[in-house]
Amino acid sequence: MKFWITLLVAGITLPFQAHSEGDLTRQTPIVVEVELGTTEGEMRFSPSHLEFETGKLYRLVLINNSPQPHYFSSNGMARSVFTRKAQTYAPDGQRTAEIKGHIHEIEVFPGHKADWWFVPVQTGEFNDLTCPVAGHQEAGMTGSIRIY
Ligand SMILES: [Cu+2]
Repeated sequence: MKFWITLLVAGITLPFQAHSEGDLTRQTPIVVEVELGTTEGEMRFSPSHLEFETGKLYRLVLINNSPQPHYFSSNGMARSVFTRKAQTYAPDGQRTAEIKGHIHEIEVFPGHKADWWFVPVQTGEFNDLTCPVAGHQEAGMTGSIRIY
């Protein structure tokens, strides 16, 4: 009787078990914050150079406290990471969306935040971080990313 109860409990709990240890997207994320623009309206990424290690889960938090919308866009980085999800946050901190699938670039509106959860899978150095809003790249919204 005891044996069958044990089996029954094991059978019920199995689907709720933690993810496989090999699932790199289930690590505790390393949080990296980047400011898009500044409150004074300056056109820059702060910091403008980012480094990520392959095989680690990152939560890249994109913060826009500036008066304009800004993008975070890097083709090199987008090609070199596996995305778990992206999430958006209203100015009051409320989570407003969770997006699954491959992410290419993210636009964040004034006062809003977004985060991008990814695992870098390929090394590379990319000098293509930019904000494609007209005039922003020329005004200084550029940066570089190294994946090692
Ligand atoms: Cu911009």
